[in-house]
Amino acid sequence: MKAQLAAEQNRAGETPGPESLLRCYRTMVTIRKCEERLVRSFQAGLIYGGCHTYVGQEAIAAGVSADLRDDDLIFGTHRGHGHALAKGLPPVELFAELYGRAGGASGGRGGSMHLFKPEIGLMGTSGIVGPSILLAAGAAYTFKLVGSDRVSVAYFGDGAVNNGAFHEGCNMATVWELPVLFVCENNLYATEVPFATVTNERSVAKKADAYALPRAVVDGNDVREVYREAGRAIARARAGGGPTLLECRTYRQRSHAEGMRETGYRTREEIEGWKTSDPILALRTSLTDDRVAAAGELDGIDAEIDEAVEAANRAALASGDPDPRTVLDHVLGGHDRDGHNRDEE
Ligand SMILES: Cc1ncc(C[n+]2csc(CCOP(=O)(O)OP(=O)(O)O)c2C)c(N)n1
Repeated sequence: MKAQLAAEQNRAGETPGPESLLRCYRTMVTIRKCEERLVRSFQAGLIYGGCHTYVGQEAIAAGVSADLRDDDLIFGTHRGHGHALAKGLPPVELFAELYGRAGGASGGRGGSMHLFKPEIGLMGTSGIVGPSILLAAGAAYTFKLVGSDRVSVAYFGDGAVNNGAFHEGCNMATVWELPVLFVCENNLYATEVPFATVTNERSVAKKADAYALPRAVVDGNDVREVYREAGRAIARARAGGGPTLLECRTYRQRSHAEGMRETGYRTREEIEGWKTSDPILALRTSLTDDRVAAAGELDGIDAEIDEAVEAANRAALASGDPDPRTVLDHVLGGHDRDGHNRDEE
């Protein structure tokens, strides 16, 4: 099975085979179940800070991460739980971080929008809209300077596209032929502002043309398309072929952040319409139609993941708070809580 998976992974840029599709399915279901669990935890008052869920967008992170190695870097957004999980963050470290526990990805100090784990290439989710683009370009510049075949990825929403960072990043990446993939998750709204009301050019991909940046547009709810185009872009970047912009058209099924309204700026009919092309539902249907897996087998995977996610949640809730004596760790470089510079000792 491992050999088959490796062979499939070597065919970067092609349609995913059965093993890869099932792996994507597992990733997507894990993200969805973690988000559903976090929604309940938010409602129970267990989460400190904001909680922007990735429900409806799971195919993007799953498809993009499929061809990434641990030493490739990703820079996520405020809606970054899916980015982190798809890159390999264990659910327990996600939950513990949002519950402010020491076992969280960032020691319980950062919360949802500061999930870091450099060992697996997770260079942070971010509360600021836009900088992922420049950080990823900067990382890619490093890779280029040292002659590495590593690749970096920036996730960002349509809300970042009128930000200067987007235009600077596109320009710099093409001029220097950087090994970076810009993944725009165009879910049509930035908080409650429709993309269509803030630009006269509604295609994000077309904006790349101004910089001669190679680009592709995919149905972001179809993991096969995301996998194929992201795989193609990543393989090209790794081989020295430079950057790509991937516009993934998708939809956020829940409110901008938990506790906010779902409608008012969009209709209930629109939300329900998009739910019929839910990425997990679509993949499930194609897996059974193409006889890759029987419905019962997929139900078994769902149940297994459900159990694992609930166990991770219990472990996170049972874990300890950060030690108050470490409050200044990572705050003042090299200084302990008494203000002493450890580097001098
Ligand atoms: C530089 C900056 N400006 C404004 C905000 C406030 N803000 C937080 S989320 C958000 C909308 C982001 O929309 P988009 O980038 O499309 O991502 P989505 O929430 O749709 O995933 C805004 C404006 C911010 N965090 N950073």
